[in-house]
Amino acid sequence: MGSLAQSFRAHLKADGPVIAIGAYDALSARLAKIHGFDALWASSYCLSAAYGFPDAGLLTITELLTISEILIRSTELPTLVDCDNGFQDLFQLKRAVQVLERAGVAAICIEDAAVPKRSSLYDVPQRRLAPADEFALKIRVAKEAQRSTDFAVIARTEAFVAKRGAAEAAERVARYVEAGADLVLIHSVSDNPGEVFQFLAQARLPVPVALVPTTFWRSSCQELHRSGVKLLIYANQTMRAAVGAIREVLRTLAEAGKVDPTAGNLATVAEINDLVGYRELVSFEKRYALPNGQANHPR
Ligand code: SPV
Ligand code: MG
Repeated sequence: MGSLAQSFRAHLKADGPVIAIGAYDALSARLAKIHGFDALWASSYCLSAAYGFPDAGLLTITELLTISEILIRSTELPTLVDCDNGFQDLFQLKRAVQVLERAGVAAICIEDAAVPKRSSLYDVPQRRLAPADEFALKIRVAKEAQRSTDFAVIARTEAFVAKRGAAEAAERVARYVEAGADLVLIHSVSDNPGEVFQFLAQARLPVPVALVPTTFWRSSCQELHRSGVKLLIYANQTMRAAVGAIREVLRTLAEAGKVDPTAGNLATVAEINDLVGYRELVSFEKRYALPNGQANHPR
């Protein structure tokens, strides 16, 4: 069996869009797999939120590694890890690539926003970008740190988020591709990213393009793919769906004093059991049962 990085590359070569789903635990990851999606996005926004932090570069490499291992182990799906602005120090970035690649991560994404990291979804008045040459160096360091040629580095530009316009976006992306980026992510948090589509129509990019359609959700995957986008990252919808559903059930419990499992969108207990592999535990016990058929639980 090939590596997950190879399988991500094969998806990129196939026809049609590649869809990565933001996953922040084993359950969200498994659901993404069951619904047939191609890849997982270990979103800094969602992972920080799962730890109770704002998306501000607060997670350590070890925390990123732990959740990446959980996502990979529970799905065997290519996992793309959001490494924010690629840390503050180039040597830290090198170490992150080494440990994440060893854990089976298929790709990392780093963005050209200036340190300190502040989520692109936050209302920050004056966004600053890292100088293009400094960021290109980060891409080079990441590429030189990887061991297999299949591991991919996604260079994300925040040029549109920082309102720098298409010319700067084009210049930056060209530098990053030259530095070795395998894909470019053109980020936008506008609800009408006409300028991004115009950019895609004009730019002839030599590497696949990724978008995160959180705010411009009206365009379908197929439409976005027709506009020249290969990788679509649905970064945070799973977590927002979960929070919305939890809020509803707890509101009902607080009001009615009970939870009707047949009302609302409550998953059944059996469904959760399936998601965590309970059947495997049962068949394991059968296989190692005592001659009288009872489960063998050595004391
Ligand atoms: C993330 O999911 O953490 C991302 C995408 O980086 S966004 O939050 O839209 O910037
Ligand atoms: Mg992020």
